[in-house]
Amino acid sequence: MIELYGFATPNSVKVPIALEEMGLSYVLKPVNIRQGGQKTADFLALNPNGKVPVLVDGALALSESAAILVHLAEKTGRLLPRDGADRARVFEQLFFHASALGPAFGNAGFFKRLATEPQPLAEARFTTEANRVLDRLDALLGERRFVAGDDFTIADIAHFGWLWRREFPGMTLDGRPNLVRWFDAVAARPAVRHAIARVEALVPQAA
Ligand SMILES: N[C@@H](CCC(=O)N[C@@H](CS)C(=O)NCC(=O)O)C(=O)O
Repeated sequence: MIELYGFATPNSVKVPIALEEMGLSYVLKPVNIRQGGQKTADFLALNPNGKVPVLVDGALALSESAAILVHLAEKTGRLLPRDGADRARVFEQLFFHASALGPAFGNAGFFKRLATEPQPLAEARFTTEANRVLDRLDALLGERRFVAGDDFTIADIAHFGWLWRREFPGMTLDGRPNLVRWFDAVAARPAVRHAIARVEALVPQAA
């Protein structure tokens, strides 16, 4: 049985969404990153980089959400075109996510919410970059139904993870109608709703 180590986080949620979309059974293993679960010896033995998500599929323990999405797509033959330009467009968006959207959102959120002292230049830099990336995606979705073309792919799952958690970096979809149309369509998919419910159930409720 596939095991997924994760929490209700932007990078973790991508994996159960893919598993649900692909009809794969899995066990969800909570790693509470608010309590340092990602730095325990047991977890570091799985992922020495100390971050979620981690997928365990037989003998393979795999980190990095984009690599996990590709692994699952290749295992099932789903949500990733087999070859040609359509496949290249999916990788273009996966790399755009991993090198641009993810770091901009993560760092904007850190400097807005978690930095122990104000860092206005860093906050402005990452907020500007996050907004620029969102504007780029809104323009792209004016030309395409999904981020890599006409069909829903693992690239949509990658972008959705951080857009689902956009409050953390203080981002909004306001004034970006194509992005709103896309976000609502992805959020309404039964597999997406089920995956979100499963990761949200991992978060302990305050008494
Ligand atoms: N590039 C990695 C990023 C993973 C990542 O930053 N995970 C966050 C949660 S979304 C985490 O584990 N944070 C805890 C920490 O950095 O200590 C991926 O896409 O999987």
